[in-house]
Amino acid sequence: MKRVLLGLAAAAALAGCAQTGPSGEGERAVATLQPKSGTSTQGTVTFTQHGNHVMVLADVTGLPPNSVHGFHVHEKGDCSAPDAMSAGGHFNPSNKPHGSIANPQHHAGDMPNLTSDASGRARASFHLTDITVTPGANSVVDRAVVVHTGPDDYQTQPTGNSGGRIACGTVIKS
Ligand SMILES: [Cu+2]
Ligand SMILES: [Zn+2]
Repeated sequence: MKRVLLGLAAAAALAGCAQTGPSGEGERAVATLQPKSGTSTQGTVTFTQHGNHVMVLADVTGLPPNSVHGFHVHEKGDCSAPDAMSAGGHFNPSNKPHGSIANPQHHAGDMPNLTSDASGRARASFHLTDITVTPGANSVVDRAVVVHTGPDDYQTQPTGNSGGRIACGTVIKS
């Protein structure tokens, strides 16, 4: 009998990551990136809550081949401007300096650069610890995801100096 109960507990623990529960486990939000600044860059970015971190999956097309691009969550979920400047600055609820996610000092919205392949497609997956999909001060919902024309140097304040904004999408709870 004891063995049966342990088996059930293990199965419940394994299933937890794929289910939406009271803790917000598995809750999801999606940004559909639209071309900006005259480009044809577009894509999808999915945020999924897993315990105290968020898994990010990005699939972006229409980039120049073999190129590196700054990639951030910006403060305002407004991609209406043709140059996406309506999205404001990097999402920074804790008032930190801009930086790499490998460094403790970075904006909550800072993400690793995207690197495109020979066909101009970039796919990435990573996790973030300073944002949530669940409601709260650090929630990514109703913010914007922005792709930039050049690489983020992870140093220049407060932007990383990655240049213009070539795609933008509002993050919507799904
Ligand atoms: Cu940005
Ligand atoms: Zn930043």
